[in-house]
Amino acid sequence: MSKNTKSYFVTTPIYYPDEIPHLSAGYATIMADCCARYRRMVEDSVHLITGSDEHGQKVQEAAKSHRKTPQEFVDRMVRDFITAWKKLQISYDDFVRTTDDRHIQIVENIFEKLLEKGDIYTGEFSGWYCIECETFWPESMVERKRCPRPECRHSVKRVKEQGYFFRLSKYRNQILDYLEKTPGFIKPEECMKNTIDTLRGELEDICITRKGPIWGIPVPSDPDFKIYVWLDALLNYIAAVGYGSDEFEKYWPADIHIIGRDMVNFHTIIWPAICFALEIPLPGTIFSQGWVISGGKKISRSLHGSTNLVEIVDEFGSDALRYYFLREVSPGDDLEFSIPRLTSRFNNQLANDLGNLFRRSISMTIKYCDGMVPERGKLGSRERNLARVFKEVKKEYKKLMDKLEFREALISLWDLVGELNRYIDNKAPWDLYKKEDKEELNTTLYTLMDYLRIITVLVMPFVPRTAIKMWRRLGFRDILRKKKFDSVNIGLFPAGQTVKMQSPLFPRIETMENG
Ligand code: ME8
Repeated sequence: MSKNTKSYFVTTPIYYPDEIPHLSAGYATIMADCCARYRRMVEDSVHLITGSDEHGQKVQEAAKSHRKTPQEFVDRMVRDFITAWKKLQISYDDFVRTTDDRHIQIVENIFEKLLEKGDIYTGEFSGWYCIECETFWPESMVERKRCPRPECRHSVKRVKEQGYFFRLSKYRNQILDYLEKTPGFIKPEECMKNTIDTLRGELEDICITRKGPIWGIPVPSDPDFKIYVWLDALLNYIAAVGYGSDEFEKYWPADIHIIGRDMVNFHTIIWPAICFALEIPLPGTIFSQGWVISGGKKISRSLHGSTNLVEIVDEFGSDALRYYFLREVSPGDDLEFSIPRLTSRFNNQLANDLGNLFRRSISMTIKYCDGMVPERGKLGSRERNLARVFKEVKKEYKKLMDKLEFREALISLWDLVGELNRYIDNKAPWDLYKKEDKEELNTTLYTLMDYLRIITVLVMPFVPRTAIKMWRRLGFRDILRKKKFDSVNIGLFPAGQTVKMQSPLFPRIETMENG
């Protein structure tokens, strides 16, 4: 299939719906959405999926404690995730549930296929199991009956059970070879190094079933066994895009899987091995974001330090949270969540820098031209300077967005915002009006509107809700989300279009300190 008929395909992790969505679920999903929204500007077609990982003992126990069947429980919890994504303006194209028939059928087919191929075999697992992480741990890794993952440390259960194993070890050399030949497959770079180190050690086959009354997909030919979380969850990426059908090639391979740090080995070792076993291409990039931490500790469902995502969005607004997550740190770095930092970023950069630029420009256009954007006259040195800054910002923005360097792309865009605020101060349109220098005044107002149009398009992946308001207030009626990066050029604002002033775009967040 030629490149331009293939959709650019972005995925988020699929979340365990055993608790309401917490802040860190928002982090990966916002990143993936920002990436997808930007990609829609540069690609013909983009496909963003998210979803829920509904099977497993953890979900089963949570359902029991709520006195619900697992299915009733997940049906209820998934609604909370969908609400959260709507509130956060996540522009997903598909929501995958691992309890969907389309998913279950593909998992069953793949299990039987790999069994037939000899990549799955029966054996006995003897070691430990952590319900919190839904992970088997070998004897050698567990001390004092605690989960060896530093972020978890929950008590583990001894298990000795018959099971089905996936021949992971068979693919060790093939994966290692692939990683060594494919720089950029795992980002950030340090995760690539860690994976290569792990692969250079010993790689054991993995148990991929649980026995007994566990909430999961039964092995079709041996229903006492349930297919274990990873062989179930990882397959969501291909089941969602019609693995085995003609549609599949339109999407696969995924261009980018965005995941959390603890998912790296599953996605960089187990997932490539499954893809090799299925003889399908590997995804383009596995991108691991950093941890969201609070008071130095990882925020997590399992550590019960969770922070309710929807409550934060309701209190501060989706754009405030999105902007903060995308602007605060580079995506691979840990992010210390802090309401004062969120507030100060919002008030200083959105309300002051961008909000004031927008308000001043529109109010002058209304005051001096009845809101009708004038024809521009001759361009002077200040306009030429702006054009130089813009050319550089546009180039940088694209380069950085292509690499998911969201923070740096925003910093670059804010160079243009700052330059425009200085442009207003230097050109002093109020003096031009007094002096009746109509041509210079018109050029200034046109220039401001023209750059605001450009900024609205470029800021949309970050703060989509407000960007739509900006677009409407600039008088545009077409759909902002469909704007292409190529249209981001100067001189394209339709003169004569009427702009409007309404309530502030970014009403300042009042806090105890600043209120
Ligand atoms: O792990 N900061 O689901 P999950 C950043 N179902 N990311 C974090 C985080 C934090 N404080 N806490 C968790 C699962 N995450 C599986 C995924 S994908 C095929 C299956 C990340 O709901 C975590 O690393 O426990 C994972 O990528 C995602 O949130 C979902 O976590």
